[in-house]
Amino acid sequence: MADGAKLTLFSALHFLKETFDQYAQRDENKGTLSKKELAELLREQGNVTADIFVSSYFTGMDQDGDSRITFKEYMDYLIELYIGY
Ligand SMILES: [Ca+2]
Repeated sequence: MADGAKLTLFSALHFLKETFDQYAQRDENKGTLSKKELAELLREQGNVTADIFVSSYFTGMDQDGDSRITFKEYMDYLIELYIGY
């Protein structure tokens, strides 16, 4: 982080985008997450392992039903989850 340990608004957003990109780049479609990539992200970054939860996240995220998750779809869903708590 540029300014030591201090977490800023933009470093937090940068972290979210970096994490998304890291997984989105694993197959040929580098800008979006497949279900497999989302499963890996959830398992490694979110401790979500059960297939039923992965499927539920994927369906909840995929607003346009094209079986790929954009960064916007991903963030919209995370925000919904966060506000829901
Ligand atoms: Ca989609």
